[in-house]
Order: sequence, then structure tokens, then C-alpha cells
Amino acid sequence: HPTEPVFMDKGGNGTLFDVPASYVTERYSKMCRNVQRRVSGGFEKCVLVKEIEIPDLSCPMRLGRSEQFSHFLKSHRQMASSLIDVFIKMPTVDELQSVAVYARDRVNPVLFNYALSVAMLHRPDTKDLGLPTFAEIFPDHFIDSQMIRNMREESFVVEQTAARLPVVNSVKYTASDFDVEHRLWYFREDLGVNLHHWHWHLVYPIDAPDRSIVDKDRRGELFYYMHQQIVARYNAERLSNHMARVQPFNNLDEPIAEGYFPKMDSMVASRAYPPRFDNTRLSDVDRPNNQLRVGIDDMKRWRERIYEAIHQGYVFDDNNEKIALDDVKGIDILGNIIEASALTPNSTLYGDLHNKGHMLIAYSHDPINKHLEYAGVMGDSSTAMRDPIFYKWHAFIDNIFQEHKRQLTPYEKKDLSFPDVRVQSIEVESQGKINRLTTFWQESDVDMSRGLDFVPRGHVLARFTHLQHHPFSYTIKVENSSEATQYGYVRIFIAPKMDDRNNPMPLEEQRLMMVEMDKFVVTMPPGSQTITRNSTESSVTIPFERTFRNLDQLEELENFMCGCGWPQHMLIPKGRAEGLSFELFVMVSNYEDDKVEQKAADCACSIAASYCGLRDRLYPDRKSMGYPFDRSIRRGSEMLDRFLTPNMRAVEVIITHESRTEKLPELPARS
Ligand code: CUO
Repeated sequence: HPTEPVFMDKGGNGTLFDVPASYVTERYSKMCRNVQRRVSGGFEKCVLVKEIEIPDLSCPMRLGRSEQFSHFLKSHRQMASSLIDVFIKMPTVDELQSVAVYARDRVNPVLFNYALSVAMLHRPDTKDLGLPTFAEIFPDHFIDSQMIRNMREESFVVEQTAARLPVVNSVKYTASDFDVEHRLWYFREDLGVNLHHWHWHLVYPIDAPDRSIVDKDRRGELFYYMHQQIVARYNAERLSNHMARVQPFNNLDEPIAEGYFPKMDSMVASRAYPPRFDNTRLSDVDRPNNQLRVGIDDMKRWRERIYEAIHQGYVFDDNNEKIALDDVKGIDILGNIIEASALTPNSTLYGDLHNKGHMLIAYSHDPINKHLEYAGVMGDSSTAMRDPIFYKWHAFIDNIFQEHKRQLTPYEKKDLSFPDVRVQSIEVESQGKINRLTTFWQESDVDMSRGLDFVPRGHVLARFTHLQHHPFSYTIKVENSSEATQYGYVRIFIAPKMDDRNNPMPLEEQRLMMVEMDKFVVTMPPGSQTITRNSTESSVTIPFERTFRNLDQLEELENFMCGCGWPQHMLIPKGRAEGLSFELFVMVSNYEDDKVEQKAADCACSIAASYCGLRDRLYPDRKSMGYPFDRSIRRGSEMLDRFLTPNMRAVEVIITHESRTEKLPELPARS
């Protein structure tokens, strides 16, 4: 039936995205009758597709079915662009479906998934269909290979899916306690954190055939801000684990102290993700099969040119014209230069610093393809955050952005104030306790069967242990002493109070560790009022069920299909067993100054805007991302309490970690 939505079948069966790596396309014709017999016996329905003339797919088909796709590689981006172009140009959904069915079994599975996902997110007639979670399609990017073997075993021995036991992802499987960095396993290897990163890069592709897909409002600035926030969050976790803040990978000649052994097999490549040994040095990469040639000297040259541009206050475009790096647009231009996206004004001069850095690191174990090894986890946005070097690399990238921010004039009191508005008090409440938050471990399940080629089919659950916190609510008392109703933009951040030496943190350091928690609009009639807001409403996060969802609940979760967003269960840092002090900061700024005029929402993708923006709309805040902490601090306000104007307030919040695990029942109730 041509109108069946084969992109996203709610039953979870027989869709274009399922079991991605399991077809022998060129032998179909010979076995056609055989297949038909099996189809009629084994499946509920047969989905026919419209017959069309298939467009030229020779470019995306240049990448072998079992090779590893990486959007950090220019040659792969070109192939993906060409396939996205084919998908976008299909006049109707039926024709898109036909070409997708054809391409699915001929194009590299990850490249296919990436291109179809980008195309579906950007076609007006498919953007609301939703995408299945990437982890369900490619579980091998998120779990260790032993677990996949155990799932296969479970499906063999127990035919009834209701009776199958969830397969448990062992905690701390990638390293022993000898590896200090391994204390951060729960952050780096978290399912939701890695899914967020994959989705972010899907929503903000580096390159695409149609410039409008790349050229989204403030996408360069959002590249800077979203990754800056990841580093800030990681640093809060490091302090929670008695570790110093992450050291930027400034010296490219220095060996990388931290090794990483992922213990995952790529199902598409049928190979293990290569490890990186401790103290590996970067070397020039020359891999003609990936059309990748980059030297450490290239990287240093690009970095110096970017620093020079920052200090001069302008960059040169392709025509040698100056573009000013001003207060408003400078950071956005730099984001596109440093990443580098297709919007960079001059790729010859400023190169491809961040993307090539990912690949230099990803190939550091086999830089000239001597051993025919594929890229390590840093080569893919769904796996890169597992590796400790990701944070050192992004701390280095963030330093460049911060150098630009340091050139800007600090915000003065008048820039920060909101006349007639005063925050009288703030309070956080969780489980009856005031200004005390608690984290703990929790087990949750994800159905991985869509991506695994099992017979007998049916649900197979993967059980993850992850960080969780008790929900909490903010109570903010605000006084509007004017005679008119005012609209406030409430900005909430949290940052550790003490530094890694246990000294009170100067604001110039602390501002870089400020983690955004929420941002929302409030109406303030004259007089005093109390604003309350729940942690689950955060503008940073997507709901818990979007990460660990139950297919049975899929229908009611359709609104959560936008994908991009920090996982709710990782909203607050872990804290310490004895409690760790944080400062919770609230600012109410004048919404009239911050408001962005734009068309009304026409889709459900209006959550998690702080790190992901709004689909098809402008970023919903006129201020610089990270405001008011994105610039150096004005003189005389070296500590947070001296920075505060009456429309701001800060309070100490203690985060305590209870080392208990909230377990799920042994047998899932599932039919
Ligand atoms: Cu998201 Cu380096 O950009 O990983």
C-alpha cells in the first residue's frame, strides 16, 4: 500500500530504518519467489512502493556498504550531500519512499540513515513524521559487543518476547579503577548524552546541497555554545569526582595521556572500533581512500590565523574583503570558521580546524592506513563523547572562542539591570528539602530490536544504569515596583562554588563553568509575585521518555520526536556523597529587550531550545548565547555576589550523591 508510512511504523516492524546491515541486494532477483513465500508467511503486511525512474546514486554508492561513515570527513559529507539532494528533490513522499527503498539496500547503512534523516527533517512533507531513535537502529554505536551477543542469545533461547529477560549493560566495562578518567564513565558513555550529540549534528549539518539546510539562525554561535556547555557540564562532573578541570589539548605535539578502549564492534564494518593506547602522539594523516590528508602543521597554521583574526577584529573572506568580528555576529562567524561548516567565509585561509582535529585523533592509531584500520570513536558524532580526548579537544576549541569573547567590552551594570524589577528570593525544593538536591543511579530499558537482525524477531531490551536525580522545583519571588505589567526572561544557571583546589572560585573562572538549567518567560503584574517552575520543564532538556522510551508508549510520545536535547536525567551534576556546593544563579532580564519576533510555532519541536534552537525558526533569545556569563566580568565584580544587580540573585545549593541503584523489576510486562 503506497501510502503506508514505512519511515516510522508504530509497530516497530518492517520500516526503512530497521535492521540496517542485513541485505544481499544484488541477489534479490534470483531469490524473489523465495522471499515472497517467506514474506507472505512471516509478516503481517506487504508494503508496495511506487515504481519510479531511479535517479543517479553513483556518488553516495562510492562508499562501500561495510565502510565506516563519518560526517567529519569532507569526502563523506560530499557523498551524503548528494544523497540528501536526491531525497529532498523527490517531488512527493511516495517517490521519496521509492528511492529510499532502493537506496537503503545499496548505500552504506550509516550514510543512508544520516542522509534520509537530514532529508526528512528538512522536507516540509516529512518533517513531522519523526525519526526512530538512532540507538535503536545502530545499537552497536552505544553498547559493547558482548551485550549484542547476549541479546542474540536471549532471542534464540526464548522465542516469546514477553518472557525474554532484559540484557544488562555492565557498569564500568570500558576500564578498571586504575584509570582515573574512568570515574566519568556515566557521563561519557551515557546513552542520552551521545544521542543528543548525534541529533545536534543532524539538525546542524556541516554541509548540505541546499544552503538553507546549513544556514540556520546563529548556527555557528550555537556550535560554540552547545559544545562550551558540554565542557562546562563535564567539568562540574570532574569536580564531583575530585578531579581537576579538563586540560585543553593545546599542544598538538604532546602525546595524549588518556587512552580509550571502546570495546564496541561496528555492525556495519564488522570490525572492532579501534582503541587508542595511552600516550599516543598525533601524526600527519594521509589516507587516500578517505581523500584525507592533513598535517599537524596545517592545524597549527589555521589556529594561528584564527587567533590573528580574533586579535585584529576581522576575518578575510574568499575575495579578500574584511568581515568584522563584532559583538553580535563575530561569534557566529567564528563558529562557522572553526568548526568548519560550509558557511565559513574562507576555507583556504582558516581551514577545517575542528573537524580535522576529530579525524587526526580518530586515526592516530593508523594515520597512513598501514594496518587498514578504521577510525576510532572520535570519528563519529554518535560515539565521540565516549572518549576522554573529546573534552580536551573541545576545551582547546572553546579556548579560541573565549579569546574572541575576551576582546569584547564587559557588560556594565546598566546592561544587566532591569529597572523596577527585583528578585527577592530564590529557593529550590526537592523531596521536601530546601536547596538540597540528590542524585542516584537508576536502571532503565531501551528496546534495541529494530537494529538487530534476530530470528525469532520481537522486543529485546537493553538495560542501562545511568545517573538520575529527584525532580525539583524553583520558587522565585520577584517584585515589580513599576505601575505596569512587565515581562521577564528568567535565566537559571548553576556552577560549582569552589574550584578544584577547594578555593572560592573567582567569577572570571566560574563564568566558564556556568551550566544553563532553564530559561523561560514570566508575566509580572505590579507588586510581588511568586514564580514556580519544575525541573522537568527545563528549556535545555528533552523528557526522560525520549531517551529511555517504551515502544508501547510511542503514540503518546509523538510530541517528543524532535530528538535534539540534553537528556533530562543528566540535568544536574552528580555531586558528592558528602555533598558538593554549587551556586544557583537566577536573573530576570527585560523580555522586551530579549524577545525575537518570529512566526508562531507550527510543530511540536519547541522543547530543548537552549542547546538546539527551534526548528524552522529563529533562536528564541536576542542576547548572546550564555548571557550574562559569555563575556569577561567587569572590574570590581570579581566574585559572583559582587556581580549581582537587583534583578539577579544567587543561592547555595548542595548536591548529594546517594550510591544506590533504583532497580527495575526483573521481568518487563510486555507482549
Ligand atoms: Cu560535536 Cu566536535 O563537534 O563534536
